[in-house]
Amino acid sequence: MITTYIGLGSNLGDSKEILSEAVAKLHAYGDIRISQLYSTPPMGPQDQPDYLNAVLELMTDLEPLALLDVLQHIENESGRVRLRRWGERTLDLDLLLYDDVHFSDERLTIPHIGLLERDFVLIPLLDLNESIKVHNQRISELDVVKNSTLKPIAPSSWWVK
Ligand code: A4P
Ligand code: MG
Repeated sequence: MITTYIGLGSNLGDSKEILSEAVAKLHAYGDIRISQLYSTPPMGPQDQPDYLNAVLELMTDLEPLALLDVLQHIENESGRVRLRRWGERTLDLDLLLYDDVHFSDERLTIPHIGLLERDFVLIPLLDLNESIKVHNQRISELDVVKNSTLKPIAPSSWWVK
């Protein structure tokens, strides 16, 4: 069984409902744990709504590209709308980490390329695994984490309804 981490984001439509449905679908592929829920200011164009962000841990046997297929299928099923680069979207599912695998081809790069710069991914990841390392670096020691002001808007238990 492989430990994988998936970033969830939404800032269009009924984001809480969209994220909850995505979590339920991912649960079909293995055991899950979910971070707290965060409301985060947008990275990229500023004339877009705040995002809801969370990170999900999935224990799975799926190969990396098969897992990416699953994520993209769930994005499409949510009626995914994506208007511009770094712009508003109904659902974004990013494969952040796949065990300690490093991999890159035209469809998939793991660890996810923006991971170390984005507090809206790193802070929820720490909820799930305080000692996690990426590129041999403890993420709890990164400046972007130490300087982050992100606060959760709902506890992990919010997901269990
Ligand atoms: N791809 C390569 N590696 C991966 C991976 N590890 N996981 C490829 C998922 N996909 C991966 O993805 C474009 C392509 O990346 C896919 O076809 C896949 O094969 P996409 O989801 O269509 O577009 P994108 O990369 O998400 O678009 P973009 O515009 O680069 O957005 P980002 O980098 O994902 O950022 N602000 C806040 N506060 N919170 C957010 O969640 N998200 C974004 C989107 C912008 N600002 C944000 C947030
Ligand atoms: Mg994406």
